[in-house]
Amino acid sequence: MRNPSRRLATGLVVTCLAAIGCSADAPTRPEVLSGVESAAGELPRPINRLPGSGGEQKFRFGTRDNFAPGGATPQPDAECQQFLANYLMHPLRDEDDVTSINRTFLHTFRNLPTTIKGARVEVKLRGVSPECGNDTVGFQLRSDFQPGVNDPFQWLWFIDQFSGAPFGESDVRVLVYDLDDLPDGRGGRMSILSTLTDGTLDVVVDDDTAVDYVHLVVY
Ligand SMILES: [Ca+2]
Ligand SMILES: [Ca+2]
Ligand SMILES: [Ca+2]
Repeated sequence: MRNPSRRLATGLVVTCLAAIGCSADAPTRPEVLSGVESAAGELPRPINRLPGSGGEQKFRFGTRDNFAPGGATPQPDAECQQFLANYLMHPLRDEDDVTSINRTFLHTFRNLPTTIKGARVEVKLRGVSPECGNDTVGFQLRSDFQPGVNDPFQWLWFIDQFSGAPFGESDVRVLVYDLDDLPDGRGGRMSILSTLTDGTLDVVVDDDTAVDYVHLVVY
């Protein structure tokens, strides 16, 4: 199966590939869209109900304060820090930073349970410059990433394509990603649940998009 992130000529991928002297394929619009959009300040409508009523664990980065000034600094693990320094060379973007351009939000959720049946990530995003139209959300830096050989993230996708609508400056999206049911770029679906067995999940947002919060539910 072709990795979807290779199809994405995003700021992130383009930056990575430019750094390694390659070019990205032209993006294609997925046939199945699973993003959920809601107005600012509203709770999102989940796209997939969680099975059962118990056993859920929640991991939170940031506060649902609709980008109110002041926020947390993401905590990428050592591998992510190295990737950021070596390939993206962008400063880290803090929670609720709605004024900076060309910054990468990169956070690693840690100490996840090792027997996961499902996982869902909810993010609230706001474009902070006209250059946000090619921005992406991705998950799970590859531990075996080699420039020119494979893609840096297990899954990465344009914000506008995932949400099914253009994404421009000041636009707000609340998106929910079911990590067991993600578009694969060819009209099908794919899972990255197996990559969570090490107890961590990396979340990347790049590079002109503010992050209000990233909340992870596993069960
Ligand atoms: Ca805040
Ligand atoms: Ca961008
Ligand atoms: Ca916030």
